[in-house]
Amino acid sequence: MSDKQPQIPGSPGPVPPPLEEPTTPADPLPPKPDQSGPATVSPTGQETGTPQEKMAQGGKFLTTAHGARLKDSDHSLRAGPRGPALLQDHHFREKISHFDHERIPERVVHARGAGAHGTFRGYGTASRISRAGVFAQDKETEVFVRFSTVVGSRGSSDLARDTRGFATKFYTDEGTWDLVGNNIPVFFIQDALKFPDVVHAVKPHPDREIPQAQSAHDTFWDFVSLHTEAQHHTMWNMADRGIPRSFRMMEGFGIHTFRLIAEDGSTVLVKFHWKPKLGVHSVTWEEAQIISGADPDFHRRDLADAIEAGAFPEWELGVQVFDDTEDQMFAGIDLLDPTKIVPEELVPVVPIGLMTLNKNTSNYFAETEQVAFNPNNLVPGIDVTNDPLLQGRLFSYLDTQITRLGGPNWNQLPINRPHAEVNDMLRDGMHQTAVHRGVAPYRPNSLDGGNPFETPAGDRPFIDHPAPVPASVKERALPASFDDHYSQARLFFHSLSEVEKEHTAQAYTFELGKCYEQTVRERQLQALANIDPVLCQVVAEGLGLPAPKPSEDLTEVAPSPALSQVGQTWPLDGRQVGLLVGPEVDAGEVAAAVAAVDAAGLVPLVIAPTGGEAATRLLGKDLVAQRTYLTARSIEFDAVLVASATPPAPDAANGLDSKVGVTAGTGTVDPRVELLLGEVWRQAKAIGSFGAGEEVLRAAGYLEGAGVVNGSGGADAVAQLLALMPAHRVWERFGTTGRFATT
Ligand code: HDE
Repeated sequence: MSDKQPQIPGSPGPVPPPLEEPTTPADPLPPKPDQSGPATVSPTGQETGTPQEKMAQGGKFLTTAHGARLKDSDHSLRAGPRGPALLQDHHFREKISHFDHERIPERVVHARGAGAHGTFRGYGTASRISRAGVFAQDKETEVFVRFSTVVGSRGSSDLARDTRGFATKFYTDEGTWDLVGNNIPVFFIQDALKFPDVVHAVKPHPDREIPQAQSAHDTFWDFVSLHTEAQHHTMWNMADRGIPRSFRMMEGFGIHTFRLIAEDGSTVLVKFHWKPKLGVHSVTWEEAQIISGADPDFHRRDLADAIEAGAFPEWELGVQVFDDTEDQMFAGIDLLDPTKIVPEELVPVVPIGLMTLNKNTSNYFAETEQVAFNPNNLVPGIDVTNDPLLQGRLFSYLDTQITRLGGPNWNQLPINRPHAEVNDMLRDGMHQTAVHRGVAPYRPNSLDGGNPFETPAGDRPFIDHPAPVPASVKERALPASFDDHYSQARLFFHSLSEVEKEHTAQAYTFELGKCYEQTVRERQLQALANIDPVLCQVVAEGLGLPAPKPSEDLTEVAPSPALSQVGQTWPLDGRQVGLLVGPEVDAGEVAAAVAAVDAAGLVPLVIAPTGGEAATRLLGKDLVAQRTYLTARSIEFDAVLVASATPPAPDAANGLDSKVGVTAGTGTVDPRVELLLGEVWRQAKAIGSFGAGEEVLRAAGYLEGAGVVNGSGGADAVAQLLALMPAHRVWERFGTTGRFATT
C-alpha cells in the first residue's frame, strides 16, 4: 500500500506476507503496534519483569508440547504410505487431542463479546466520597473492558436487538475492581431469583433452538408481558438503544446503587455511568438486519479498527450521588430497585475519571474469552448495597467461572491476575499455576512465621461497611415500592424525539408480529396501554388488533431530555466515509477528498469498480481501492461521496447472486452503486458529490434531498459532508407519521 494514503485498519499481520511460503527458519513475528497482551505479573499478582514476548511461544522451529523439535506435521505416522494409522503416533495424538478440547463452555449469557485494554485516570473528584485509590487525582490504572451482547451464542451477530454488556476490570494496586455493567441503566427483573426465568424466556425455544440472538419470539414476550417489571428494560431494547452504532458510542451503567466509603468512614450511595466521548448513537433496524448478514462482526471490527487507527475510544466515568439515608429512596424512587433510574435532570452525573481504550488484544481466547468478571471484586472504598439483584449476582459470577474456566483457579489466568500482591491461603485445585511455599496455609500459624497477617486499619484493608440491617422477618417478598412497573417506561418513552418514538413503535410491531400466539400479543398490548395509550394504539394497528384500554391509572411523568439521542452534535473520530469512483474519475480530486477525510480524523474508504491493478490504473499509485462495487455495502459508511460517474461495470450483469441484478439500474449508474445510494439515503446518512458525481445523484433522484451536498471539488465536498455528520443522521429525512407529534 502506498504510504501517501492513510493506512486502513484491518491488516492481519505486522508485515505484508510474501507470495511464496517462507522456508528460511525465523523467529515468530512481533504483534502489531496496536496490540497488547495481559500484564506480565505472576499468578499471585507480583511484578515479574518478564517481557511480553516471553509469555508467548518462541523459537524458530515447530515442537511438541514438551518442546521436542518436529520434522513433519503434515503426515500422520502410518504403516507404509497406503497402510493404517499407528496408535504410537505421539504427535498425531497430542495435536488432535488438544484440538478436540479447544473449546470451553461459552458464557450462559453475554457469550459474544469483544475486548480491549486501556487505562483509567482519576480526576480526584470522587476522593471526597471514596477512599478508593483508583479515583485519586491523576492516578492511572490499567483496565480491560469486554463489551458483549446478552442473548446470542458466541458466533452470533453483533447487531442483534439486545442489551449490551459493558464490563470493566480495573487492575488497581489495592486489588481488582470489576464494574460489570450494561448499556441500559435498568434491568428486566428486581430479584436475582428470576434471572434463569428471563434468560430461559429470551434464549431460543428449547425444542428447535430457534431463533438465535433475538427477542422477537413468543417465549420472550410471554414472559415480559406476564412479569411486567420487565417492561421498562424492554422499552429501552425496543428503542434505538437496542441496536448501537458502535461500542464506542454506547453509555454504560452499573445499574445497581453502590455504596462509597470515604477516608473518614462516611458513606454515600451512587449510581455509576459511563459517558462516551463520541455520544450515544444507533443504527436503523434496516441497517442492523443488513449488518447481521453482510458483516456480523460489525461492532468487534469497529472497536479493533478504531484502536488500530489510533482513534482511541474514551468514556468518562461519572456518579450520581445520593445521601445514604435509612430508606435509601430519592424523590420517591427506590434506589434499591434496579428497574428504576434517577433522571439526570434531578441528580446530575458528576465526572470522576476518564477511560481510554488504547490496545487491542493479541489473542482473543486468552484475553476476551478467558477474562472473568465478578461483582465481588471490590476494593476499599467501594461496597455493595442490598439491591436484591446485586445480592444474587454476588453468588452467581463466582459460581459460573468455576464451570466455564474449569476449576477454582481462574483468577490465575493471565488476564484475570490482579496487579496487587495476592496472599490468600487458597491452595491446590485444577490448573494451579502458582508454586506456593511454606507449610502453613492456615491462620493462626507459627510454622510460617505467622504469615499472612490480617491487615491493620492503617494499611488500607477492605472493610465490609457495617450497614445497619432493619429489624425484619424472614420472608420471600419485595418492598411495596418495587410495585410500580409502568411509570418509568412511560418516562423513557416520553423523553424520546418523534423519530425515536416511531422507531420504537416499529420495533414493538415487528417483534410482536413475529410471535405466533395472539394471546401473547394481546397481553403485551395491555402492558403498552398502561405505559402509553398512543404507543399501544399504533402498535395495535400495526398488528391488526384492537387497542385495549389502560388497566391502571397513568401517572404524570416529567420527560428526561438526557435519554434522547437526537438534537446534539458529537465528534466524528473513526467514522467511515465511502468515496465512490468510476472509470473517468479525477484522481487528483479523489486524493484531495481522501486527505481531507483523513485530516478530520475519519476513515476514507475508496470504492472502485474493481480492486487491484485496474484500480491503480484509475487512481494512480498513491491511492488504493479498499472496497469494490461488489464488496461495499451501505452499512459500513457514515457518509458517501460520489466522485465521478459510476456507469455499470463489466461485472454488473454477472449472475443473479448478491447485489447484481437486484435493481434494474437506470442504465447510467451501476446497479450496485444505485443500491448503495438507496440504502444510504434510507439510513439518513449524509451524501455528497462533486464533478460528474452530481449526475449520479440526479439520476438516482437524491440530488434535491435533505442532507445532500454538492462540492466544487473533493476537499470542498468533504468539508460540506463533515458539517452534516456531527448530528449523526440527517434526522429530517426519516418520515414521521405525526402520530407521536403530541405525546
Ligand atoms: Fe450478569 N451474568 N447476571 N448481569 N453479566 C454473567 O457471568 C447474572 C446482570 C453482565 O463480559 C455471567 O461470567 C445473574 C445485570 C455482564 O464476561 C453470569 C444476574 C447486569 C456480563 C451472570 C445477572 C449484568 C454478565 C455469565 C441476575 C448489569 C458479561 C458468564 C442477578 C449490571 C461479563 C459470566 C463478561 C455475565 C449472572 C444480571 C451484566 C451467569 C444471576 C443486572 C456485562 O454469572
